[in-house]
Amino acid sequence: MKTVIISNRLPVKIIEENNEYTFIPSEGGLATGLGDVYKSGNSIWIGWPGIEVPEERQEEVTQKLAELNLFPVFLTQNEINLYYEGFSNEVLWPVFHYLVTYAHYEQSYWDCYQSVNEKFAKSAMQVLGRKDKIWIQDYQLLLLPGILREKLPNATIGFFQHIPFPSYEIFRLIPWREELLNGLIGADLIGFHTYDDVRHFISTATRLLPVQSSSNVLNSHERQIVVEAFPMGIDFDKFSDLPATEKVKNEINYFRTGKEDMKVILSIDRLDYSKGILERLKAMELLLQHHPEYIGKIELFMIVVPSRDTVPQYSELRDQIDQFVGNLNARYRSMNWIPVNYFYRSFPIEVLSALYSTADICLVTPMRDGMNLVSKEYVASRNRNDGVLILSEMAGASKELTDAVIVNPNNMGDIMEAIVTALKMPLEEQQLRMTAMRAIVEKFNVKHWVNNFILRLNEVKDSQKSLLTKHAVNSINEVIAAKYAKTTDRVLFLDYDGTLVDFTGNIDDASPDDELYDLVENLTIDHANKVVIISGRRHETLEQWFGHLKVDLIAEHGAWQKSYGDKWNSLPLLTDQWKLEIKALLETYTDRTPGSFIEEKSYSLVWHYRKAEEGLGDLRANEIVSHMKILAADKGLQLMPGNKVIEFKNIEVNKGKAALNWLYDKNPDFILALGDDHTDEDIFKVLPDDAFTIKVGNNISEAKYYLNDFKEVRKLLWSLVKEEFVERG
Ligand code: GDG
Repeated sequence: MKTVIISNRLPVKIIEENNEYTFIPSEGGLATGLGDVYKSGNSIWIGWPGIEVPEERQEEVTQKLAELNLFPVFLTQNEINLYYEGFSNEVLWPVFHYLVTYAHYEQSYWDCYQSVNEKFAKSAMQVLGRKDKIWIQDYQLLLLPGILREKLPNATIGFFQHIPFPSYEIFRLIPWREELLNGLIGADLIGFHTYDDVRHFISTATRLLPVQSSSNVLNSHERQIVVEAFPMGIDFDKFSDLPATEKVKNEINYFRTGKEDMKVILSIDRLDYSKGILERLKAMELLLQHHPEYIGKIELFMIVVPSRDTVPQYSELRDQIDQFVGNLNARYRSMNWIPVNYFYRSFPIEVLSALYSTADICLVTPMRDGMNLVSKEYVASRNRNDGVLILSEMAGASKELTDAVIVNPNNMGDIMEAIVTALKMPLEEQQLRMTAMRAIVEKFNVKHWVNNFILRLNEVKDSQKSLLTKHAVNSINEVIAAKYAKTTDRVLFLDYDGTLVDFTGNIDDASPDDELYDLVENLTIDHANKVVIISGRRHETLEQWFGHLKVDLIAEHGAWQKSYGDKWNSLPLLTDQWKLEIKALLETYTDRTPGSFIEEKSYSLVWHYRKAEEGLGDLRANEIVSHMKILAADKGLQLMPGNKVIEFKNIEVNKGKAALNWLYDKNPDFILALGDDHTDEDIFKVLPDDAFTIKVGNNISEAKYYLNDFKEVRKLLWSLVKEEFVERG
């Protein structure tokens, strides 16, 4: 079993000299972190090698890359233009960074994005084994998990997104939103940098797709998908060790000589509108205007690494930066000082290290950033625990590096103040803050990130497997059927809503259909069977729906009971005096929650919110629970949160007690109980060990087994009826 990493780019730099290709493994953070993974055993990294390789030379490149455990996906220039520059960087990048006006929703981009994701899948299939672990990286390959899932239904697939996941209101703007989400949920584990991204993804997926969520787990077609935050780290040791090397020492000498008394502010980014470069310059201008005492005493070293500058928005940004820096320097410079040292180029890592380890302040103010590794690299380089990090609250890193001076990057005054604070910060405070941040960056390094992700991916797969063994289909169904066939005194406790019929928006729409009547009648033909419909519904409703059938009925969770052929009985000594007060209180919530309503039963009150706005209903339900639980307890009531309902009822009434009561002086040799919500758990808990208890929906339950939905319930029950026919026949 090997691990297969798939990303847009392979971790190599390609040099073409004298018609000869040479591949140099890259030293980027991701490549370092994943180094142990893809270089071990027969593991492999799949991706685009970074240049267009003519067809006749593709075999040669494939062979050379194989020596480095790499496998190429060859892309044409047209594909790079449409899939990478187009869809990835002109649709997904701006939208995911909340700059929706920069997005170009071109159909040709989307078409190519799909076909290139297919192409990646095709390449992957050439090297993937059935049991391999697959780890897909980033937003260029959102469709790939879904495509691979179709080809390899049991594969272990992890996905990590390096950029933010926007809130639902932003994501929904994308014309191909469902397709993208469906691609993503092909994975078993979906990772983001922060918990905010996780929340956004879960709320988006549950609003746009027919999937349910329970905390950070999504359920889709019998598969559980875990969504979790894995804040990516850096190679701490590398950045901490570099300043002591000869090369870096020389660079430091070169850079700092003559600047001994100068306070140096450092900023490093790729050219991108999400990085807040112009706003940072404006804050610098503000500082020089409002604090002229710093003129000649501070210098900003601003490195902007060239990126995507063939795209008009990027070249415009570059021009704006050029202009701003030129203007600012021209206005404030003196013969031997300029405020902004601006470099539009990249530097060797040794130069970066020299800057990181000697700059007094590192100014990181992106408008949005998935994580931002520059901030962590600065911290790791500060071996003397001094220096101040100013960090945007919009960068994922701000969730971990809480000892930085945190700023809102849109507030230029705030950034200016932060620079002043940093310039004045006493050494002891710098050290306190930096020590705390270094401990975090050291512990949560890139290896930790990789290990955590892989560990969790294994766990998710294991728990999917153990869940599968509880799924009451196939082998389990056979066990139930075998016992059914051998027994002669059976009872079947069947919940109604969500168990025998689907859960609907309108409670009155859920009346039984012909197939259900047929099924129940078939079950009751056999004299060995007692069918007990046990529901929270009003007894009048159950009477109307099932009164004519040969079944026993338990309504309102046990407050009312009726044996076949008998009259309805209610539990003795029950009072409903409490209803007036509770109802008046519940009405105040109904008045504030459009779509919610109160259902009154003989001995209970139910606040329904299945038609209320998604999220608002849950919020109100939580309010009701926290505001009314003491009052409910004082009145001897049980407050039960259920599936989009909250029910208040007499504490003596519950389905478990009702089931036990029903079983009193009976001794069946086969018990089956099926139910889908909280209230059914009371039945599962009280039944004897040899009973078959089955939860509908695969979340945590006291039941032994689970089925996915009412369709699977009906299938199971039909199989029992048919078993009977076969036996008799
Ligand atoms: C994406 C997400 C997320 C920069 N200049 C030079 C140079 N660098 C290196 C830095 C750092 C990396 O580039 C930049 O990483 P960031 O995290 O800051 O930003 P993105 O490239 O946008 O990365 C981001 C990241 O993915 C990881 O998940 O944090 O939010 O946008 O490592 O050191 N390296 C060299 N010379 C330079 O001039 N050698």
